[in-house]
Amino acid sequence: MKVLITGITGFVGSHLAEFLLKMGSVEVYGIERWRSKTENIEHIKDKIILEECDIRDATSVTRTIKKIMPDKIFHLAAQSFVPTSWHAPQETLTTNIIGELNIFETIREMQINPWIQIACSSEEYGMVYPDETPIKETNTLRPLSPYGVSKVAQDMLGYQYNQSYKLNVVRTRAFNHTGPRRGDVFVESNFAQQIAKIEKGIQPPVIYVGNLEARRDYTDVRDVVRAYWLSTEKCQAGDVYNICSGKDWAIRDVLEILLSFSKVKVKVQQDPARMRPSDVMVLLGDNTKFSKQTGWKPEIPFEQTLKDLLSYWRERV
Ligand code: A2R
Repeated sequence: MKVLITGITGFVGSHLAEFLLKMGSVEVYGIERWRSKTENIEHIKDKIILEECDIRDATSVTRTIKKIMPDKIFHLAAQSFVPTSWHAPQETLTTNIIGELNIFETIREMQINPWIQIACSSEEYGMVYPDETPIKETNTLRPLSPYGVSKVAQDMLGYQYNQSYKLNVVRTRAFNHTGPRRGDVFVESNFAQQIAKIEKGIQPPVIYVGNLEARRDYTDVRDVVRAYWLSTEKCQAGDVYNICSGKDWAIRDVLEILLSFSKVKVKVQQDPARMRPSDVMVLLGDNTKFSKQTGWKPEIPFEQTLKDLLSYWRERV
């Protein structure tokens, strides 16, 4: 089986590639751009096949898919960072929406029908009222960032291309996920990196934080990529599924758990630059639909995930 991962150089893509390689029966293809940083996949580069492709360029996408002829596509490539979507909304919408459109149009015109998993997001739910949690797939979508809007559009395009052209699209809405290789712009990874720096004496013993009261539903990235695979094996084409643990943590808890793994004494200081213009206070998901359909359950405890994340940063700083 030939599997194409867009976004293979990224955080989730690199873990998915590892997962597929362990399965053994899959040829793993990925795309990279001429300036892509490939450090996340350096350890598996001789086991995967990389093609140069920018998803914003329709010619590039068509050429790549025609060359590979994949049986499954995991579409993870995106401008994935919410704060950047305020600074570069146009880039975010173009990459995320037009990029996906280019893939769908290629598949439609070629009249092939690979399974396509699209990485939608809990950020689509955006403004969630307290009586709406845990959030089901049927919740109203009220995105609070250009990123959230781009993911709603990706999600709806997936629905529409399934309805209109019978493309085998599975829409997954992942809630927060983390683990080794998470970019340091994400809060839990940033905390872990700061702790590792303080331990090595590179940073004074002050941790800079944003909103510690926000609550997020975290799943280990290794559980998430297993869920993505299962979504293409067991889910209904056209349908949408939450991928989440069903347990929420305040960002303050995340910081405290990470600090409990370290001997350093730190001062916690708020940094206004780390506050978002409009923040989602609680994102707690309901994974019943996906669990019933696939039998999936998260297996890695959150404390273990954070321990592995801190070890990752200790090795790197
Ligand atoms: O920046 P690159 O060249 O290393 O590749 C990134 C890729 N990407 C693109 N690939 C082709 N053409 C583009 N125009 C383009 N723009 C971005 O997307 C990288 O491989 C990937 C993003 O990786 P991360 O930022 O680490 O995202 P993460 O956390 O792995 O998220 C995966 C998916 C995304 O759709 C998120 O929006 C969703 O899960 O939550």
